[in-house]
Amino acid sequence: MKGVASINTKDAKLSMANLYVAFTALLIGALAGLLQVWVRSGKFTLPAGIDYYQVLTVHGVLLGLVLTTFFIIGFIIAGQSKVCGDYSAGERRLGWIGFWMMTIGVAIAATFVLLGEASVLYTMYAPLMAHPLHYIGLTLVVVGSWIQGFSVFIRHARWKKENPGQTSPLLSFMGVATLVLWLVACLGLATTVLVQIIPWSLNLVPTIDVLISRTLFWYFGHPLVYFWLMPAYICWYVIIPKIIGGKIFSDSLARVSFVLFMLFSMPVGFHHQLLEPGIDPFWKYLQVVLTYLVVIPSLMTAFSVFATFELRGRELGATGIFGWWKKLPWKDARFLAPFLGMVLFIPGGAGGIVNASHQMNQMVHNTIWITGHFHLTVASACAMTFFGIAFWLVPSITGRKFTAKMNKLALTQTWFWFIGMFFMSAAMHAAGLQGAPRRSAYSEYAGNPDALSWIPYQLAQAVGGTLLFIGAILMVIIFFSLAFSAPKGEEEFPIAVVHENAEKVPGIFDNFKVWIVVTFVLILFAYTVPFIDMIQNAPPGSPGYTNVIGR
Ligand code: HAS
Repeated sequence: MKGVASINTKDAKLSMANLYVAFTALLIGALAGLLQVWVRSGKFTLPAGIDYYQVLTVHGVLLGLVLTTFFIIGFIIAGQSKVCGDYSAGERRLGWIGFWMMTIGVAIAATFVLLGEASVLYTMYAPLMAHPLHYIGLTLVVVGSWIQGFSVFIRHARWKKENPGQTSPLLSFMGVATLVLWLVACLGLATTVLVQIIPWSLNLVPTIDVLISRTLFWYFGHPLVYFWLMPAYICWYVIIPKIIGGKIFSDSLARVSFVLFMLFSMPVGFHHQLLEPGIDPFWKYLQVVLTYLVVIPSLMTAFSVFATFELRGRELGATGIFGWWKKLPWKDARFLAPFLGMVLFIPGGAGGIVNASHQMNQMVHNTIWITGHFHLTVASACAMTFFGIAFWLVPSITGRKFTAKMNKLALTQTWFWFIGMFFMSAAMHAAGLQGAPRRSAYSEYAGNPDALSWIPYQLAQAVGGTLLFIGAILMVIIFFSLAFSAPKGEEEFPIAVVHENAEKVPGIFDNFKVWIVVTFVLILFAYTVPFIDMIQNAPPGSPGYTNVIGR
């Protein structure tokens, strides 16, 4: 049988190119993760003098930056091609230029990590210093991602021009919002890397202002987490309703939540720096308040997803408060994987609210609690949703089938990941409350008398991490089988329509210009005075200019 791809085959190639890199990153990154949990159990030492921080850098960079960015862009391109129509040759060319820049950048950055000259973790905190080419490689990744982003912006603008007066397709709007947020967020990263870190690593300047560098990093780092989350929300709002046979609860509500992410995810970076000296408490307090505002779109999403489940359940005849539960397609991996991601996101989000509370942050900051938090968010809610997307996206755009047998394997993969993550992150949260540090090799804290009480949790982490590793290997097998050996055929590209009772979308929620301006106003409001303070109070040469705060 001949395969029928659900989108233009040239667009599919560009999307798939991104996904190949993403899932190769998963394979190597997951292996690094396995080594980490074993080392932290205290029962295993790394062979051949491999450095723990080198492994940690491989893990963070490949899974936190490479897997996510490539997957997200590949998914948005495929989705946009589906809902807006084929990319033009020029738009696609731009996409390929961006893709190759990113891939070459990853190869350069990875080379220096493997050579042991860039063990600076994914946060690149100065004064840890890597080889300049590592930063240059990462810069290429970022600039390449912008260029791929431009092709998405141009395709969206072309749709608007060709369909005057109409509301843009929701998925395309969400894709653009995600990439606008990414672009604006990257301005902070680009500034610290190009203006501070590269000149310093090239020895052109003798010192670096650590506080400014970390502040610019976290200006980027928090929206980075929403850049990971928003594509998962695209799936929860637009794809999941179709998979369960329902409709989108409200197009406007989905757009409002994405606009709120654009507005409030940038001016909140200080909640990663609550324990750092040199930032006035007033501005920390303000950013904590803004952090609570950025929780709202997630609460709206939880409400909307529940409403979608309930509406569909009632359509199928469910009665009572929770009758709809029985009507959900539990045996469909395309649904189960994102659903279990949502389940883990509930404690993950609650943990985020704890982190953001100034006082409670003192207890958990720099402990392995935080690692538990982000494994429930990015590595569960986002990763499991990305896997759920891959199950249908890959066969759908390559003209293959997601067979019943593959679905079974995907269900097994999903349970391995879910159970593994449950044990690993629960143990991380518990150990964190007892003071177990994050980002630390076992040898660094083994002598600490408190470390004895962490041992049971560290063993539980190792068990959970091993299950997760099996889940990752299964995922890589599923991905490459779907791409190369699944039977040819036709697979649905599930895009839901909006419920007939939903309100019409007000024009303001289809207008990026307004929201981009408001975003910049908020950024200036939250950061201008603190930046002036930092520069005035710690000019070059003053004490603390290159002080070490920790990894
Ligand atoms: Fe976070 C640290 C605060 C969300 C990722 N976070 C991190 C780090 C990462 C990360 C990677 O304020 C570590 C960075 C580093 O290396 O140092 N985070 C928050 C808050 C939220 C939050 C308030 N984080 C995320 C998301 C991430 C992520 C999302 C990745 C994707 N985080 C912090 C803070 C720190 C931090 C501090 C710094 C800590 C420190 O001291 O260093 C909120 O956005 C969370 C809101 C989410 C919810 C959950 C809504 C639930 C939904 C699911 C519905 C379920 C359904 C299923 C429908 C309120 C939408 C129903 C089924 C049933 C069975 C009932």
